[in-house]
Amino acid sequence: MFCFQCQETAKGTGCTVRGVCGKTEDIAKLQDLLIYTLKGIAYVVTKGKLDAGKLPDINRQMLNSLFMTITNANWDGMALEEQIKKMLAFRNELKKTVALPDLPDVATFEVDTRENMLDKAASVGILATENEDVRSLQQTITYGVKGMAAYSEHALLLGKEDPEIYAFIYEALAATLDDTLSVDDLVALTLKTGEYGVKAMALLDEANTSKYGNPEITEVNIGVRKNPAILITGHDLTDLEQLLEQTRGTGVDVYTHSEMLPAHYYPYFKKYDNLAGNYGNAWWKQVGEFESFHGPILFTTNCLVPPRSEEVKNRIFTTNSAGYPGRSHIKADANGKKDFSEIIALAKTLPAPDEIETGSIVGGFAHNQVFALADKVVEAVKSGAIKKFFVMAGCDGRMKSREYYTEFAQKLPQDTVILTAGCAKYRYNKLNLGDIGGIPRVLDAGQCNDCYSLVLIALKLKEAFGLDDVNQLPIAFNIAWYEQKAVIVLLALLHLNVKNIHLGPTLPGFLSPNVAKVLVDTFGIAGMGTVDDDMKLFMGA
Ligand code: FS2
Ligand code: SF4
Repeated sequence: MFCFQCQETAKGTGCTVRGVCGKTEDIAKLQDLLIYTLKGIAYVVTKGKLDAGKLPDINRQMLNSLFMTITNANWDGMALEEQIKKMLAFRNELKKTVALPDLPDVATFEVDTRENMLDKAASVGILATENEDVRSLQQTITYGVKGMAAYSEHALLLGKEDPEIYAFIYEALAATLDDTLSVDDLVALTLKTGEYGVKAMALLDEANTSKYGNPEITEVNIGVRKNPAILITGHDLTDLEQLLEQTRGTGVDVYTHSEMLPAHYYPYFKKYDNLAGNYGNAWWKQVGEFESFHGPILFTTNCLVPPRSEEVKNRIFTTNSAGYPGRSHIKADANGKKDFSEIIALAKTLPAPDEIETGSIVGGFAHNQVFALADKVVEAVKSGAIKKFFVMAGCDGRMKSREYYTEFAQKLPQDTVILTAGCAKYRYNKLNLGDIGGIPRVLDAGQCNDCYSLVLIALKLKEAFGLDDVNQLPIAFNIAWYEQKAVIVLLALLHLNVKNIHLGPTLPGFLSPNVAKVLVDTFGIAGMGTVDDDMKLFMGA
């Protein structure tokens, strides 16, 4: 196997025996083959000049397939095998609709058993591309497309889609097969991936806010009640809605975990008195936190860490792109409805969660809420009460070096404000960093996709100060990344010409030295230094 798609990749260069995440060789190979299968579909769609907007079933399954290969989403070999077969059948049906001469292997190969899938995967993985820079750019584009697919799938589940995004996904995947493209062409396509990343995040923002209202300042309980409960994690808000509806009046509470925390900020969910609070922290702490939670856990997406005990494993349920071998996977019916009764029945037999924290945290600072405070914020900047904003969005992870972000937040001067989104926030959202004239010093916009809100906030400030360029604002970007949704967020920021982003705790292993140099030279991308050095750099001391 070879996989280097996430920040925790072995030695910063690639997992070759077993993933640091726990991914086995077979799962890695099935994921590689699923991606190759999708490229076959992309080849037929682009070469056959098919209208992507007219392929609803394939588009939906394309998004789901890409999401299944994102870090910590799907650990179920049977599910991956079925998905490969499903996508091959789609590819073969599509081929019947167009006359394409000289089809390459990607559009003709067939596999029908686990054994020949694994054989085939050995020759189509990442290392099949020999040129290191081409491979680096092909993978950067592929990972960006995975992130874009994840956000597009959430939007689709809320009834919002954009055929242009589908067309781009096919274009980008097909381009990774084209060995006539130069490094310059691939750099341009990488930035175009960022352009479509912005569209996907805007679409999801529209989907979420049109259904659930605009996030507003909200205090979220982090303690527990005495009722049995279900923990819901991942990013999908439609699943939360359905779970809350089905648990209402049953005596079973629902708690959010990790990236589901921002659901509390939406007005729509406030009517559910069975939505009890947020339990625990970022994804990687689930190993201990799930033990003390006691109730069932519903994974709506990544990040699923293989549990260390059978007892916890038997409380895990998955839906959408998430999967775990031997555990129930809840599917939607033709109308998108899911039946969570099995989870609710199990919850009733289990004890209430142990309390691991008490008190509350405040969030809900997405674009609409911050715009409502814009006068106050602009005034605070003009008066010098706020000297600088720090965008510290992105992902959290296991590496000890991520303690940097807690220390950095603690050492930031009192006249600075942190803008955050994504699970990165758990490194500092319980530190009580105070406020500046009523404006909290940590403004949480929401999930990782809500980095879109941070972009809108920056653009609003640019307008308020009459500047031509967002890079002239007193905003620094000190971002943490982990998986492929962070890749699309980064590419989106680069497309918007945001300069001097610091990316940590390590630069992506999939960037070759030459590609990394392009990013450094063109965009001023930098890695993480020491807290003190970076603080001096950012504060211009
Ligand atoms: Fe965190 Fe994991 Fe949000 Fe990522 S919970 S690293 O999926 O997409 O961020
Ligand atoms: Fe390694 Fe990350 Fe790939 Fe897992 S997802 S195998 S940790 S690079």
